[in-house]
Amino acid sequence: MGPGQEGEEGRGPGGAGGPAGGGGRSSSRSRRRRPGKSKGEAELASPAGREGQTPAATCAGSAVWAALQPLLPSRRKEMDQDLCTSTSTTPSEPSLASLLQQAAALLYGEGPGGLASFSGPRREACLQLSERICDYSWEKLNVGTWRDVDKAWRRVYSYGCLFRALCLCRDGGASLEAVHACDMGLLLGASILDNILVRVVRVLQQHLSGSPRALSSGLASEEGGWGGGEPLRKKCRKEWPQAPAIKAEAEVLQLVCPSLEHFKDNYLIPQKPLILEGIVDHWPCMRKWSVDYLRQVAGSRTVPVELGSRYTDEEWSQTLMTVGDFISRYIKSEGQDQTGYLAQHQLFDQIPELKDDIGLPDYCCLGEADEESITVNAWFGPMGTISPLHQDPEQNFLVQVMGRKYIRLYSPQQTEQLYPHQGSLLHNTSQVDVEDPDLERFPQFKAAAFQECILSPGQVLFIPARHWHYVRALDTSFSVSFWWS
Ligand SMILES: O=C(O)CCC(=O)C(=O)O
Repeated sequence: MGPGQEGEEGRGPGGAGGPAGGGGRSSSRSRRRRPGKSKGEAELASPAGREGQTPAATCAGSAVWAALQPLLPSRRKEMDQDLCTSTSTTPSEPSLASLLQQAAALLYGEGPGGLASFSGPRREACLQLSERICDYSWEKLNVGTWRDVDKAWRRVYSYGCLFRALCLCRDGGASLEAVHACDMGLLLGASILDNILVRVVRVLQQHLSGSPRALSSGLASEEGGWGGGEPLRKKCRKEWPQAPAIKAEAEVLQLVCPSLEHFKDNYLIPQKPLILEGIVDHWPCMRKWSVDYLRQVAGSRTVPVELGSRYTDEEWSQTLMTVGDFISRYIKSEGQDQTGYLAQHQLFDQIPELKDDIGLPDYCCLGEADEESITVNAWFGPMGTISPLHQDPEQNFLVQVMGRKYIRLYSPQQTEQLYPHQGSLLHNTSQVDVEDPDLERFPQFKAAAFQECILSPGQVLFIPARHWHYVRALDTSFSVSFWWS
């Protein structure tokens, strides 16, 4: 299941599939909304996307095209059928249906050449149509709350992005612009043709000329400074308190590989937090991932990024940018006074190469739902990201891959002392700033009992459902959360 695709309800695209949406699902970041069209849309344009292709580009285009063709339905009829069924609920828009059919007709052509002969003026006309389809459906995606957007519009948008990506790399070869088009479909659209966009991006990445590192924007100027594995030279941007001293009596218990029964009887059933150790040490991410590795694998991919120190702040917003730009601007830059956080995003559905590096904690099998319903989110950011005190409806295993996080936990029994926001959007979020509470406004907060820990790489925190949690990154950090029932 791809990001922003079947199964997820209400959350908008960007966050965990689709830009973070209009606060539908009671996920922690219920303020999430759709980020605006990425400023990168124009900037990412590469020569491959423009007129006047060189012979070398044409040659590259042929190689990519040969690799892409097998991913597409072999006959136009099959694509037409999928177009009809997957977009049939778009409220009577005959002109749009006709645009989609015309784009497919241009792609496959009338003559015997079929897909292989898609080129020249046919490509130009299809590119223009794809842009109209994207623009039209984009408008529809941006009306009302994300939860209420008809999924058929998201499929139409995905088709627009697919046609656009195909046109961009036909003749000119793989380009960042084509990868970006696919990512937009993955983030805001819905699955079409058995998740074809994921497969198209995979092919494009294999054909992008130069290393993905060099292709991720904003990178070239930094190559010297941030070579592989060099310790970060980042100075402390803000006056964050250092790692707080953990009170012995409040410290979350740690166990090395407890048996399933022990975990179930003593932690899952009584809903008690626990740090599990020794259960993810063998995951490839534990030895492979570094900032440079992430940039290498995912630098050219567009992702949603939260801007602002915490999602409860007025000036908080979201945007889309490439992982390469995110790393350059928010992870490795000095003196950046705004925090950027790639938070609560289903990155692993978007980039299966990264999914291969993680597993599923065995203890998830104690849940009643099947594996498909486990939501896996990435949380990647610099030191100082804060997730304000909030609760989520599902059990959570928070796996720490890189860096450390300070985490404070309160049981649901403490809810009254935590002063949840009153409005429906932020009802799962406390008004209290955990590390600097205003005790005049929130006097009961002082009496609330809590547990706390510093979660380090290789440790997995079990956060029982509805347990309130506050999270502050002490270092550049990557965590993976598994929400399960
Ligand atoms: O790591 C974070 O910043 C927040 C994690 C979280 O809220 C979650 O996993 O539900």
